Formats: sequence, C-alpha cells, structure tokens
Amino acid sequence: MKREFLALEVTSVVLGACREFLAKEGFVELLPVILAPVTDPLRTTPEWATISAYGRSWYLTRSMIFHKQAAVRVHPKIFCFSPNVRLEPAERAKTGRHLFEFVQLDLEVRGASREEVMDLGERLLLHVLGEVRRECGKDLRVWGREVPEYSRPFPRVSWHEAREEFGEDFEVELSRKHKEPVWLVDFPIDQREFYDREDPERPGILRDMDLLYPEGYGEALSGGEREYQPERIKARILRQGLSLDAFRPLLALAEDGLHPSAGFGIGVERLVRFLCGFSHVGEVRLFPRIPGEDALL
Ligand code: ASN
Repeated sequence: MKREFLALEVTSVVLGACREFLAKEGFVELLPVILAPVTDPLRTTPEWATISAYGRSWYLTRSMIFHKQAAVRVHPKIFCFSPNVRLEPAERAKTGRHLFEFVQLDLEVRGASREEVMDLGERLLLHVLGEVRRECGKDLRVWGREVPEYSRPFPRVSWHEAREEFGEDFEVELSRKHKEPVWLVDFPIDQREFYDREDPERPGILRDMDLLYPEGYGEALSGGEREYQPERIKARILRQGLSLDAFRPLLALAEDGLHPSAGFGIGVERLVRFLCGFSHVGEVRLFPRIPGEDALL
C-alpha cells in the first residue's frame, strides 16, 4: 500500500470515528464557514487572507471560534470540520506541523467547564485511536507504525511549571519527553487570544489548555473556556491592543447575550500525521498547502 493511499484511508477512518463519537455524545455537525466579516485574531499569524466581494472585504476563516460561540446559542453541542486559512510565515514550512490551509475538528459545548471538555477530548482521542488501530493497524504496521495505546486521564502540567522545567522550548521538550499525551494548562493571559476566559479566582491565568502528542509530534488540541460577557470581552480586546471596531460583530452578539461555553479544536492533518508517524503534515494531504511553497493543483 502506498503512503498516499494509507494517509487517505486513515483520514477517512478518523473523520468517521469523530462523527460517530460526537453523534453519540449528542453533538450536531455544522457546515463550515469559509468567509467571514470577523475571524480569529491569532497573534502568532500576522498576515490576513481576505477577498473583496459585494463592496466589502471578507476574511478567509482562521478559525470558527466566534461562530462556535454564536452557534451554542442555538444548540448546546456543536462541531464542525472547519477549513482554515492561516498565512503562516514561510519558515514554518520546516516545522512539519504547519499548512496554510488545513482542517480542524472544532467543537463547543454550552455551559461546559474546561475540565468537562478535557474529559471529552481524552475520550474522543482514545476512540479515534481505537478505530484506526482496528481498521488500519495492519497497514500502518507495514509502514513501521504501531497505533499507540494510552490510558486516561492524561497527565497535566501548568504552563508555568513547564516553562520553569524546560525553558523557552518547553512545548517541544514536553512533547518529546512524554510517552503519552500530556495536557498543558493555565496559560498566562498575555500568551493567548482575548476569547480564552480569565480565571476569576486567579487573575492573569486562563481557563484554557493544549494537549500535546508524545514522541515530539507537538500540539494535538487547543481550547478552553470562553469570555462571554460584553464588558470582559471589551477589556480583553483592549488589553491586547486590538480595536473594538474590528470585533464589532462579536460585541453585538455578546450584548445580545452569549452563553458561557468551552470547546477546542483538533488539527485533522496533525492527528493523521501522528497516527501514520509521518514527518510532515503535508504528507497527509493530496493537495497540501505548505507555507511558501507552490502547488501543482
Ligand atoms: N479551535 C480553537 C479553540 O476552540 C481556536 C483556534 O483554532 N485558534 O479554542
């Protein structure tokens, strides 16, 4: 079996396993939004992709974070396989983890706490691993990859502890050192976006998390609880040095009433890369969009 064929098989099993798991948990699937008047500010991705149509400019969605917050007003548990365009700097082509067009499984739960969505994330990941092992285990073995087995709960490390132990490169080190997925929790407020909720009991610390794959594969999942009160959102936008005007649609929604919620996103190509043991996410896609590189089709 060719590598490209295997990647398609594994991707297909992953998508099916996520859908099956989430349907049993009471989730509904949203159709993706690709063009939007407002999108994720993402401090680490300075370039914005836009198109103009009908006399205005539209962003290509960097994540559906605000759509998720709006959608849980209608249904308490939503998910979407969301195509995102992020114009990453060309140097990121070498990380093995970046595409400038990718798909994330993005989900959100009304009224949930961070701990509840972490529990969901662990169960979802173990379900997907089990399905891939069952459906593709033999073929992966031919390529030298054994689908790993883990037990939960996965260990948790706070951002501060990780930073203290491993220094600047803590994310890479943590992912390399661990034999099982590991949670990174409690990011400092200025490390993340304004929509991640500040812990009311620990000012300056967020109610958020990342999950890292072991074996050096890096980030698996990212999310947290959300800011939902208009005054809090405004204060966080301003703290970040962003303009309130740029986020007017979100603020209008918040004035109208947003629910407390929590959720996360899992990069699909990164998950398949991990399962297949590939060195670059581009190997997962038939038509990869690698930062700075041209494409045939
Ligand atoms: N999906 C992420 C979340 O739910 C947001 C992102 O992709 N930047 O927090």
